[in-house]
Amino acid sequence: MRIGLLAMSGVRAHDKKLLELGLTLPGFVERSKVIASLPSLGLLYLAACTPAGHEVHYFEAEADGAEPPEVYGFDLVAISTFSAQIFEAYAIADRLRNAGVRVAMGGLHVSVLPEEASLHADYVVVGEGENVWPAVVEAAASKAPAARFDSSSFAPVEIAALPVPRYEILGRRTYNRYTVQTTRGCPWRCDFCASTVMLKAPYRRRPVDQVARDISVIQHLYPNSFMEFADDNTFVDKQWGKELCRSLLPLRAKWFTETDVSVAEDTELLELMCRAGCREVLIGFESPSAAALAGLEQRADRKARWAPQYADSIRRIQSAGIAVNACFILGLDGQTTSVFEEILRFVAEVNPFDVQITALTPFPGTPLYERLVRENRILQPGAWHLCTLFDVNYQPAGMTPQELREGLYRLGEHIYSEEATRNRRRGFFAQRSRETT
Ligand code: B12
Ligand code: SF4
Repeated sequence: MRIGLLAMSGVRAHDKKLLELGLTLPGFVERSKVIASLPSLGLLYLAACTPAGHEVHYFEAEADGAEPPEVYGFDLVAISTFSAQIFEAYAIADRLRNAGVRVAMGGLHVSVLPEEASLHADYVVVGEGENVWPAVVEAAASKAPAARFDSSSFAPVEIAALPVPRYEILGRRTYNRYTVQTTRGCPWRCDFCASTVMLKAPYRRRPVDQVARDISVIQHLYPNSFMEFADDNTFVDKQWGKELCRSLLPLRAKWFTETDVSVAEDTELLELMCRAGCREVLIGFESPSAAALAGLEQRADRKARWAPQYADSIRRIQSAGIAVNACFILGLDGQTTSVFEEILRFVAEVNPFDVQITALTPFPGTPLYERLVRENRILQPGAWHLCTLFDVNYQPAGMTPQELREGLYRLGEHIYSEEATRNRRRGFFAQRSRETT
């Protein structure tokens, strides 16, 4: 059988004013360019789990949501998408099925709303894909009727036995970064979080030698490439994190990852991360002070407890030579319009190398979404295309939707201006050199 793997690629935002502004803001444009091109690691894992005897090819539906014509020449097309591009993905699936091609769909959104997806796909997969995929391929090969496959009904994905994702099928297309996973999931529970938790899979660490193995494969295929760890929260376990860094030392790789702020508590870990090639960590601070963070992390209120150390933590991480991409969410229930000024002051004082500001987004399947539905605060129910992190689709508690939008524009203009970006970069280099001199 000929199998086409189709990733929805590119980034999305629909708010016209924000798009117009974004195009003129250097810091924003730079960051979008870096992240807009990443391959779908989920599909590369499926490729590696495809039973022998089938031909597998990788494609991307470009930023306009159009599928490449070649996909019509396949027996089965597997589509992977998040919420923001789900309608584009459904439209592609409908066209493929009308043309007689079987379609399988999976990923974060489909795992939460399988009934919706089954209106558009023959085979709908809920949860992680590696353990289910051979059964999907078998179903398509035998032209079995439409069905849903739930990962939890199969033997659990064995984290220590994950194959090397088939990076070689990406071919000659160049990517800014290649994705590798070192961990799956996150043990914490933030009420807005729509990452791996949507797959209902537990938090797991991979054997560090296998992570090094995957990176070596990428380096062999695509020399000098930059790695992005497609993790939710890499350094929850500090001892394992140190082992990981030690195993990466000989590879001389350069990498970016997402982690929580507790990484700042361990100087030895920070030093090892830097030596092992960590160039930047993305950290969800969400809001500069504890008041707006109470109850956000539902297991132990971690984000509220960490908040008083936010500024010190950023300085410690950056002094170790690792840039911080500080992420803030606008429109949390505990925030009022004063939060815009508060964030501006915080970043001007502390100088994280990069800053990311997004609007609170009720992704389906999250506790946040359930709560806002109960409180009748979703503006356009079912408008999943607005799940971009930039479009406002709910009634905030401490401001109006328009105040939130205006705040996002204004803060964006300040934060991503050439001057502010330059000042932050200078601040980072000053923090770094203070430590090394
Ligand atoms: C890499 C990445 C991207 C890449 C995606 C490249 C691609 N084409 O896949 C780029 C930069 C393009 C991107 C864009 C966007 N992203 Co993004 N991205 C990530 C990131 C960092 C890692 C994802 C990843 O590789 N995971 C690892 C793989 C192994 O897991 P997986 O994809 O879930 O796949 C497994 C299963 O889901 C399943 N599976 C997946 N697909 C399929 C298909 C089939 C047929 C089957 C059987 C199984 C299956 O099997 C896989 C293996 O178990 C996550 C954050 C994070 N830490 O996870 C955010 C994240 C996924 N992104 C997010 C968002 C919001 C966006 C954007 C909307 C941003 C924007 N404004 O444009 C766009 C939307 C793009 C889209 N396709 O809809 C959200 C999505 C939330 C949601 N539930 O929708 C996340 C979770 C970030 C966050 N914290 O909010 N992103
Ligand atoms: S710390 Fe990050 S990955 Fe973990 S639950 Fe919170 S938002 Fe999600």
